[in-house]
Amino acid sequence: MKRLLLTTSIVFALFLICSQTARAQRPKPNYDEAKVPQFTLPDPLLTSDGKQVDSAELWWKVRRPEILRLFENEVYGKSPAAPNNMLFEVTSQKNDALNGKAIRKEVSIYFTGKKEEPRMDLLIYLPAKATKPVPVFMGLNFYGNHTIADDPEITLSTKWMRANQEKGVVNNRATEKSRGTSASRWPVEQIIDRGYGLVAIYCGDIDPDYDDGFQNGVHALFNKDGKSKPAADEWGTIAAWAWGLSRAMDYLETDPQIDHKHVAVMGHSRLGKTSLWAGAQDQRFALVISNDSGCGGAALSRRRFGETLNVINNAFPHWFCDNFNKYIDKEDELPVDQHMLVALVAPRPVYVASAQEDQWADPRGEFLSVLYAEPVYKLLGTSGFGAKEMPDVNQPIKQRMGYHIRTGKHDVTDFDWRQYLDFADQHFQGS
Ligand code: GTR
Repeated sequence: MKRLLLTTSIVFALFLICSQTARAQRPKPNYDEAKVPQFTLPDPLLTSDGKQVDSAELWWKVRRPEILRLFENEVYGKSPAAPNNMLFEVTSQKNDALNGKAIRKEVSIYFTGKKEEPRMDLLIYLPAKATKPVPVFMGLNFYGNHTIADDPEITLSTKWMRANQEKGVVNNRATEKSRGTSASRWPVEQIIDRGYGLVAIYCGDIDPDYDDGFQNGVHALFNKDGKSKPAADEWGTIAAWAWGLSRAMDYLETDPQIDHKHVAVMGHSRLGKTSLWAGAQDQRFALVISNDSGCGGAALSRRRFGETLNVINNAFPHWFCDNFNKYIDKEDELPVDQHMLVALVAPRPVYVASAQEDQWADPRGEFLSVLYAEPVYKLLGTSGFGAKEMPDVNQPIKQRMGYHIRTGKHDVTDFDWRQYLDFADQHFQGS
């Protein structure tokens, strides 16, 4: 008994020491503009062998593929090609959802040609009165499709989810209480009233958001012979989520009710990092939106303001590829920075949003990524961004590139959605 007590106290003491060291090691975030280090950004319009990119041809043939490879190898990791035997199954359809305003359907995507896990479920709302294929917004969510609207007919996800009492998650599973708990982030009616559809997907269908050595989710389907996890330059979780968005796009291309040439991919926070990476790689996404995506998303890594590579790679070791760890506290050695991710979306419309109380995500760093990607947009003959200074709060900029910083905290609000809908109108109507 005594020995048991002694062992327990030693284990507890060790635990305390370890957790305190971990805390002590976690660098204090910088929120002081004066302490942002001097840095030089890699030039999106200079090839690795020093040639100035002065034509669209040189961009498409040389520099763009070069930048894409660098993000694959050093940041997010390379993803596999689309499987050629995917199965799409419509599992429910209701033509008078939302008081008759919307068609609501659910579609399951199987990746192996067989009805086996992992399976990705799409929840789709489309305006019921549409007479032609409709443009849609597509976005991943954090806690299941049943959270985006309080509708008992939406299938309740049975997948693993992160613990969250407010979202009614019990033992890492959704409950009836979870329904509609993220509805404030998804104004489905407003989207339908404006003539758009919405495609929602739970990110955990593609890869559950925890570090399990890539044993679950889609990674396990693609492990190379004899390997049990991706190599240092192969896909992490963000890349897997982005890959899932592209697989959803594969389905949209087959759905005659959807205008697949006008799909806007939108994501918040870690899922905003994901929408940018999806839009950067897959040019079928006609418009790309990053909501408060921060470090590893729209914010410049070299600024080291708020969340840094050190913090993000230690807190979420599964999000990026292993090579990204090389740049912890060595941001200046990165061959890219996040303005080049925005540049990969060019010339397609891109919108980056920040929130004033979301300093962790570095609003100024998010703005600067748009600004420093502008030369690529200009080279490709678009209006670009048109702003040189950060706008005042709640004063959106909407050219080919869009940006706003709104009042409030890290979240997705009606204000954000109004800008996205207006931005989509501006670019999709008549095109
Ligand atoms: C935070 C993380 C951010 C952001 C956020 C989220 O903990 O530090 O990079 O992704 O989570 O996704 O809500």
